[in-house]
Amino acid sequence: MEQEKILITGANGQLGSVLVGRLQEKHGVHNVIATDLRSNKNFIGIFEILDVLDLEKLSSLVLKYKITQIYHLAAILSANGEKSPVLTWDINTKTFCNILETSLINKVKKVFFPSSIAVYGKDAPKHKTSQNHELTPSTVYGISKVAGENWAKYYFENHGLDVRSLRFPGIIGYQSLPGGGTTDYAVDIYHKAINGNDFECFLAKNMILPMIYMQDAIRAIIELMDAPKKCIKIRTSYNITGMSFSPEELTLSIQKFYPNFKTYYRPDFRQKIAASWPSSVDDSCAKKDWNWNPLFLIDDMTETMIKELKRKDKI
Ligand code: AKB
Repeated sequence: MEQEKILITGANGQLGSVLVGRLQEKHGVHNVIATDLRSNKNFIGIFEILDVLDLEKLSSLVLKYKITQIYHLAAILSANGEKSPVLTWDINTKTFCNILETSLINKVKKVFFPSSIAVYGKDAPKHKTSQNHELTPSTVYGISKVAGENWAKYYFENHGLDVRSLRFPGIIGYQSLPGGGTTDYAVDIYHKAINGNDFECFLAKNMILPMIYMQDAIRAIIELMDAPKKCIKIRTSYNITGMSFSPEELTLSIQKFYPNFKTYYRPDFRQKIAASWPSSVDDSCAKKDWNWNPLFLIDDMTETMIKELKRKDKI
């Protein structure tokens, strides 16, 4: 069987920095090419500086390493995206179109594209939002993800390019600090708790959002990409989720380990973004088509996050 050669964009990001390691384990360190805008002195493996807007550089790397799969994680997230709407649209859509075109020309076998719950708008039902509900996003990030989902479907239907995608909820992991996401309060809160600090939350205490623990998110990507082509029935993007909770519920989970920990609520512009998203999504299509099944619930996640962050602190 042909050795897979993997290229990852956005390899320094929250998801990319963890996915690189998992793909190195799966395919071998020398068969994974990690790329991002800036080098990473701690990185172990093959790393190339890449701005995915640079089509020529992207294509040269795909040719140089004879890439067979691309995981395109480079993007500007929801909260940061609202600070620079046009730039966010440009970066999120032009980079993905570069990935699709380069993959087609160079006969890349599979492409992974992360979409998001941000594709839904405030008119969607809040609970168990259907896979096929109308998409009316209220952020530029969400608009760019809806466009990306349709580009993915277009390249599959018109050119047979095997593009696969997941609509991620908030992703929570211990491996990196919070980024520019609306759900990143759920990462920052753990850092504050283990350092003995109280937490100021930029969302309202009862703002329930769909979330997934990093380990489940990474496994979902691997299982989706490993699934036989005939199982992939949805060529825009699959809903997936692990759990749903509010900042207040997450605080209660943390207080089982840190009884004196407190959260104060100071909703800001991100509350309006969060309020336009579902509280939970229906991921039954992913479960039916390729046996998706989350393993981490809120207390499992809290126990693991606290253990790993304390271990990292000791290093
Ligand atoms: C964000 O908050 O912008 C992302 C997302 C839900 O896609 N984590």
